[in-house]
Amino acid sequence: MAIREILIYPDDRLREVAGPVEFPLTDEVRSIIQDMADTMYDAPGVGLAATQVGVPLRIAVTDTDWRSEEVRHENGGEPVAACNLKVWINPEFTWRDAGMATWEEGCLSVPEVYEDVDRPAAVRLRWQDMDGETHEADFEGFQAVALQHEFDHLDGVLFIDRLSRLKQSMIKKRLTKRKKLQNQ
Ligand code: GNR
Ligand code: NI
Repeated sequence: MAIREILIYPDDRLREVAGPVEFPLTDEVRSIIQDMADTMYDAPGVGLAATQVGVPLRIAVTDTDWRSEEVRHENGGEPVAACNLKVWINPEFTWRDAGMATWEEGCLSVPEVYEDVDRPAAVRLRWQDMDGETHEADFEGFQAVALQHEFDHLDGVLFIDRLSRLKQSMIKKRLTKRKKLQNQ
């Protein structure tokens, strides 16, 4: 088990476009995926993209069933290994609903910012699993939100990019200041 450092905005590495993963997976890529899961549960978060731990590969992990507080409580305060861990490799949306839905989003790389974001309400996704098998399925509700949020990271996009210019500049100011204070 290894927890990796999560990059915090503003950081140029969060703006990189990640490259495709090749199969079969190397031991190195397998250990990156294991560390991503450990880091997500430790944070705690419902998803994590490889970009957020400084790895420019098209991989994300999610666990949208995970309720950090309840699960930790049942496990004596310790994070658990996995609840409903999903690994998404080389994901691509093949369809997006014309109808939009609004959810309040947050991001482990943008601490203490929670804002409403509009996104397509449902999506069809094609992705590969750890064996290189291709899958395609439809998602809606919070799953659709979380997947779109994660795969934006792989293109160097953050949820705050989808807010008004004014909100973006206020958030950038606040987090730049926060970073300076922490680095002192
Ligand atoms: O933990 C997370 N919660 C969350 C809530 C609403 C919409 C998206 C998310 S993803 C986020 C973890 C994260 O930053 N993933 O990239
Ligand atoms: Ni995020």
